[in-house]
Amino acid sequence: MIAAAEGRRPITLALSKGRIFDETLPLLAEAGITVNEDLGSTRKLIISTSDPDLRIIIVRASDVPTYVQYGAADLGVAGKDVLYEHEGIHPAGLYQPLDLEIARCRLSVAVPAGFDYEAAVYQGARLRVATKYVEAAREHFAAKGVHVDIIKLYGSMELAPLVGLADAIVDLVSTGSTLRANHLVAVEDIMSISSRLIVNQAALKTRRERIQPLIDAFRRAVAD
Ligand code: PRT
Ligand code: MG
Repeated sequence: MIAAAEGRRPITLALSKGRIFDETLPLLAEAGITVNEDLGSTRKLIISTSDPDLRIIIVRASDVPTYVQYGAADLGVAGKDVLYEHEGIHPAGLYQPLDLEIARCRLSVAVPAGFDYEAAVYQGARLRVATKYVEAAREHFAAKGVHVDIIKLYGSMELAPLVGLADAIVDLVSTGSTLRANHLVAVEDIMSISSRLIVNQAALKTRRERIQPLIDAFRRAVAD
């Protein structure tokens, strides 16, 4: 019963609302695929496209790898930051054929302007670091031999040093205006980030005739 329903369901692409959706649309358009809904006004979470055999599901950015890993979506688009926190940089069961080079930013360490980060590190101070990116932060400071207490937050990291919750933050930076507005400065880059196409490995085997052309179309769109 389930298998029969599965066999008929369209190829499913998981995207998150916001920059990933917005920056994936032009790549789909280059592949001749348009979306049948205005994401600004619809509350639908399953969106059909001009290709009757391709639908898009809208999920939280950090949930994209989970949907693809379990096969509820065949493909997805996820930031390197999200993949890293999900299960290390190469999560099991996920094939990552392509860097889409969209939603670019960097993962950086930032501190309040005037805080001498280099001196604190040099003196071996124990730093309190607030972040949503616990795995990447832990690995970064361990590799540097810096002792840190990581404080996990789910958002608005920039606030933490301003109210005494942390000495430093690890957060994504693109234009830098969020840091500037909160009198923070980036003192170290941990990694540069872009979004990857991720594919369920089992689906790629069983439905390769449908999925491979999509991967190829994305590859051509990125190359243009
Ligand atoms: O917002 P939500 O909690 O639902 O999830 P999310 O923040 O993970 O999703 P979303 O859509 O905001 O981000 C999706 C992906 O976009 C991330 O996983 C990154 O790979 C990528 N990306 C690229 C960014 C940024 N640039 C970015 N600037 N994600 C977040 N930001 C935030 C950053 O956290 C900081 O608060 O924007 C702020 C800094 O921006 P600037 O321009 O002021 O430097
Ligand atoms: Mg966000």
